Amino acid sequence: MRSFIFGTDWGEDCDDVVALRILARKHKAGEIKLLGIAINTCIDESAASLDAFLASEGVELLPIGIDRSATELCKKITYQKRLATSGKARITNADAEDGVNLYRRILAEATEPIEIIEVGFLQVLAGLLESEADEISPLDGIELVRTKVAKIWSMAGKFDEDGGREYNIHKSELTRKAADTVVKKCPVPITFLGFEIGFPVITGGDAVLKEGDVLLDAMRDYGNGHGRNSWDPMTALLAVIGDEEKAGYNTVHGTVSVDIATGANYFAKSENGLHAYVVKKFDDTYYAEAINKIIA
Ligand SMILES: [Ca+2]
Repeated sequence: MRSFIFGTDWGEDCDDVVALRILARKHKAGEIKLLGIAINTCIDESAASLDAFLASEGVELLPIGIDRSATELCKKITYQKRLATSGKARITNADAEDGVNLYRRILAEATEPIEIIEVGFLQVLAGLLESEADEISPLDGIELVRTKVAKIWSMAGKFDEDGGREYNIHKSELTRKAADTVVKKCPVPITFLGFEIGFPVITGGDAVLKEGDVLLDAMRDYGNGHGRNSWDPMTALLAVIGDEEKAGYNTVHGTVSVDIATGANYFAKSENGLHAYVVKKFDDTYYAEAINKIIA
């Protein structure tokens, strides 16, 4: 069975919650194994709200990591409050591991290749790549990733124009540097799902989800009770399917670069590039229906 670590800027948008429902349901169904989750934003309710959502999905207590320094990356308190005070949370931030440690530990312990899904900012992955050998593993971050990670699926970038700007990359100096580090240092393939792919695909909301559904409450808390753009759930479903072609996409291969000053991303096409971005083969309803079928 394929195993995943999920990275999320939990709280910055509600499409992360839609993505996590897909992963939680596939994990519960035994189709994938979710080994852990790394949160790359930090407010007091971060770990508790994420765990409460997993608990309400019927998922066992999973290893959760957090970047405790990322307090500048999420100022929004929307669904986190409701979930953290729902009485379902089994942990708080204090119980969560450091995000980079979580990655290092899970990768060090892995006996099978692991895939990473990242639908938020890239500083924890950058921290992993820049990590040194320690008591967890004699391998530095780049070697750990090279030997243990099969592939990374990332919601980041904008690829329908040269020099496009997308939030997960351009938000701040920290996120721009992190994205630059990841695209330069990551030794394994990364498939990017860009802003332009998820923007026109609307999923979830009250046309799809029943009253009383925690996901609908979270979407309403965020202000998207009638559905939300599908950047993160499309990335999660693409990763779960595990094959761009089968998931309904063509791929363009090459190398991503990031302008640290502006947060713009660029793409140099090449057959052997470690990076790829996806392009839709079908119309938007194809992807929306595939997601709604899973989350409803
Ligand atoms: Ca996100």
